[in-house]
Amino acid sequence: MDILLTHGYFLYEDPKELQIMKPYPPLGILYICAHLRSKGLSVEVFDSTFSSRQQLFDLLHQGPPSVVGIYANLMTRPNVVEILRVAKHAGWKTVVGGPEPSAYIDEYLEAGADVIVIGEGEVTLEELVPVLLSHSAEALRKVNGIAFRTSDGTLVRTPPRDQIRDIDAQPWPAREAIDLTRYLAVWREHHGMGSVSLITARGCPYHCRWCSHEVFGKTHRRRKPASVADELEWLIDRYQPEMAWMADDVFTIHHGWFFQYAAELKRRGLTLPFECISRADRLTPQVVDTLAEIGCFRVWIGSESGSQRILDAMERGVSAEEVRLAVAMCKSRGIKTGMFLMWGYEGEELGDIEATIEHVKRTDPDIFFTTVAYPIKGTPYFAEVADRVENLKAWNVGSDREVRIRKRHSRQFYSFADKLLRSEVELERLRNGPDVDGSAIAELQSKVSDFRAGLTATAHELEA
Ligand code: B12
Repeated sequence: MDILLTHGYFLYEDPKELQIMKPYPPLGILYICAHLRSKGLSVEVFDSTFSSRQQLFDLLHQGPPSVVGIYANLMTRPNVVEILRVAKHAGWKTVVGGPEPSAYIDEYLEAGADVIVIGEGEVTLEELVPVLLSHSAEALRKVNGIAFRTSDGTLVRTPPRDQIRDIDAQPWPAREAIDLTRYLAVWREHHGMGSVSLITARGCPYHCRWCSHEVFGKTHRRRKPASVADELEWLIDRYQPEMAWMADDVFTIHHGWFFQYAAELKRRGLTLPFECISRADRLTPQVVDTLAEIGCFRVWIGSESGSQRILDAMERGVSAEEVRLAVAMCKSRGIKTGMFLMWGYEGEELGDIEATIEHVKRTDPDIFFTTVAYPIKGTPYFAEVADRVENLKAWNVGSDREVRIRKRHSRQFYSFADKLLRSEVELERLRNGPDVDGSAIAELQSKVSDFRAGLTATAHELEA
């Protein structure tokens, strides 16, 4: 074997994910696997999702060691660090890639990575693996898109790797390298439907200040509609899924492309139910009609805040009104809506929180998720608050989520905001529902006033 690819995500060790049970395969390393195999390299994937770290460590110890390539994102960092330690100890050459390592080059090298891959991994690994297997230190300098330390400790960062121009020319993810049926089985067991994932594009050109663009920058490359339809058709034939997730950043970003894709699906008679993420400003009546026609049952929309002032500070490029209209359009076409909201972005105050609560009450999505904003290294938001960020854990066991931002409101304040939002929305639903239950309403009203009092009382407490 020339390279073993893996990722540090262990589903059975994640109490939150065990409640959700909606796993998807790591498409990035499957794309890399397909590419490297097409170039004649011998590649294996250790899919950690359903495995234990001990199984992976046993495999690494068993050897024979060659190159191990590990995908890392901000949540998997502690696991990746541990895998690096074991792999180094067992004599492997170690490479890390994905959205996080390029933002923490020194730390990952210190943690045992021999090489960090910056950006897309396919072509870089095609050149890098033979160099690592040949132990030619000098040849490393000729591989673009990497960072490493020389034997005297000098940090070398080679010129950036050009992005793959024609992503249609790339092979589809090597799903056969893992047991995809296990993912479908888990979905079916917990949700009654087996789901597959695919992507139609790479890169997001928008500028939301908190979003990480480490891998694809702000470029955008699309696949041809027919190629995506081919992949979907193949997935249906091969795995008989009941649904799909179009895992793009903004699925309806390009309307011309989207209508062509829909026409292609209709021509082939493909109507697999699916869900996707989009932006409110990329949903028009015609787009939403078409989404419904081709089987979309839920659209997830990043709403983030109901306060236009905060949306503008985020450089979101969307208005709260556009979100309300988009959700209403989806509802009128029978498409469910999910909304993502963020508390605690820079400058957010009580009035903005109240605006968000009003916004969610009025918009009334089927489901919404909230997060307290966390600055991902490499983003403009991180740069803005960097001098006030305090890590709650050591780097190797923490993540960019486990931080405290000095002078921001306290965790308790955001916890009140969250409870207030949820009870206000529930109250609104009860009031507008078919059977008005006076005692339930009174109970909720009392909660609402308690939570609002808590929010006001904690508003002056800023993180020290
Ligand atoms: C799908 C997805 C998910 C799925 C993951 C399912 C899965 N297993 O794929 C779900 C919904 C579960 C998810 C969850 C989260 N996600 Co997410 N997700 C995405 C999304 C939209 C697409 C991923 C994808 O398939 N990309 C397509 C492939 C081709 O790209 P890629 O994975 O980056 O791989 C390329 C390179 O990174 C590189 N590469 C990848 N692996 C390796 C390995 C080696 C060895 C090398 C050399 C190179 C290399 O080469 C690949 C091919 O070119 C991305 C955004 C994006 N567009 O990438 C966010 C993204 C990865 N997610 C992100 C985040 C923050 C999260 C969450 C923390 C969110 C949360 N608040 O809970 C969680 C973390 C979950 C966890 N425990 O790991 C961030 C990560 C930021 C960071 N710096 O780490 C991203 C980048 C979004 C963003 N812009 O902020 N996510």
